[in-house]
Amino acid sequence: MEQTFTLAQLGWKNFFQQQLEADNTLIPARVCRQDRSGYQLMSEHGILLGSLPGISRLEVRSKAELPTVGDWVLVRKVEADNPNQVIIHTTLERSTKFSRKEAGEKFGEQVVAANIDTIFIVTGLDDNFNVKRIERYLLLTWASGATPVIVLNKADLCSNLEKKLDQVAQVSMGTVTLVVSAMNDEGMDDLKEWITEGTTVAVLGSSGVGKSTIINRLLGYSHFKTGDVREGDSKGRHTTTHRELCLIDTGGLVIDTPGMREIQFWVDKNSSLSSYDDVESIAMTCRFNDCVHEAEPGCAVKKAMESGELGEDRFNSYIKFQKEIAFFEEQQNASLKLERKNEHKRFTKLIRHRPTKRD
Ligand SMILES: Nc1nc2c(ncn2[C@@H]2O[C@H](COP(=O)(O)OP(=O)(O)OP(=O)(O)O)[C@@H](O)[C@H]2O)c(=O)[nH]1
Ligand SMILES: [Mg+2]
Ligand SMILES: [Zn+2]
Repeated sequence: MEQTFTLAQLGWKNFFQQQLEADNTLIPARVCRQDRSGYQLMSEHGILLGSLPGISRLEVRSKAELPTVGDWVLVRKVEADNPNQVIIHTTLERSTKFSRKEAGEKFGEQVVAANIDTIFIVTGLDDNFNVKRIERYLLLTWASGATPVIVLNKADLCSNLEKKLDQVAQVSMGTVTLVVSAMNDEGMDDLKEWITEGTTVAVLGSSGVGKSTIINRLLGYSHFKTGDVREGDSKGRHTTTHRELCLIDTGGLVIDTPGMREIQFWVDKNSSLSSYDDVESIAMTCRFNDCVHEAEPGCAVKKAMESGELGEDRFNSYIKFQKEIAFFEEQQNASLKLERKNEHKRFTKLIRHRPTKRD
C-alpha cells in the first residue's frame, strides 16, 4: 500500500495552520524535492507530483518566492492520467529560511531550505577542516532563524581532536558541537536527539564532509549516493546535486544538500551582526557611538582587547565580517535594482502588446 503521512509527522505547526484559507478543498503538502518534472510533495494523501500554474512564475517578484525544498504548499488535484498530479495553488509563509547568494555570476537570493528548525553545520576532521568556514556557516545560520549545531565528522581520521575543538570553541560562541564518525557509526544517537518527530534538520557543509553518509546512517539504508574525496585536501567531488527532504522512520525530517562550492552571504546586516553579540555589546559602551575602535578616546573595545576580555582574532574577524556584509549589501541592492528595472520593462511590454480596440 502507498505510504501516507500525518501532518504532524511532516512538521506541520500552528504557524502554518493559521495561514490556511477558507477554501478547504486545498490540500497542504510539503516540498521534498524539485526537479525538471516538477515538485515532489509529501502529504496526507501520500506522495504527490506538483506543478505551478504557468502564470505564477511571472507573478513572483524574485525566484526566492517560488516553492523550494521544505516549503509548505496548498495544492489541488487535477484531472490527469496520474491521480497524484496536483497544481500548487499557494506557498505558505516560511517560518525560517536558509539563503545564500546564487552560484556563479548572479546576485540573486537562493533559498536553500525552508521551514527548518535546526541546521547541522558539518565539517570533516580530516584535511578539509576549516574554522573560518564554520564561522561563516554559523553567521548564515543565525540569519536563517534556525538553531545551529556544529557536527565534526570523520573523527576516525583525527589525531589532534583537542586542538581542533579548541579552535572551534573560539568561534562557536557556545553552539552545541558534536564529534561523530558516520563511517564507524559513532555519535549518530547524539544527532538523532535533534531530529525528534515533527522537527526538520537541514544538513549543510562543503562537498565531501560526509553529509549524505550521515543521513544514510540516520535513515538506516543507503538512500543517497556518496562519493570519495580527493587525496591531499580531502575535498569532495560534488556527488549530491539535488536538495531533498526525507522522513526518518524514528520521527523527524532531514534535508540533504549539495556541498556549497562557494559560500556567500545572503543576509541583512542586523540579523547577521547578532552572531557578534559579544563584540557588539562591548562596542555599545564606547564613548562615541560612531567609534571605529582605532584611536578614539574612551574606546571600550580597545580596552577589552588590552585586558584580554576580547581576543584580537575575534575582533579582526568582526571587522572583516562588517566589511563583507557591507560589500555584499551593496551588491545585493544593485542586483535588486536591476531586477526591478527588468520587471518594469516586462510589464510595460505586456501592456504594449495588449490588443486595443482599433485592432
Ligand atoms: N573516514 C571517514 N570517511 C567518511 C566519514 N563520513 C563520510 N566519509 C567519506 O567521505 C566521502 C564523502 O562523503 P559524502 O557523504 O558523499 O559527502 P557529502 O558531504 O555528501 O558530499 P557532497 O554530496 O559532494 O556535497 C565518502 O567517501 C565517505 O565514505 C567518516 O566518518 N569517516
Ligand atoms: Mg552528498
Ligand atoms: Zn570603540
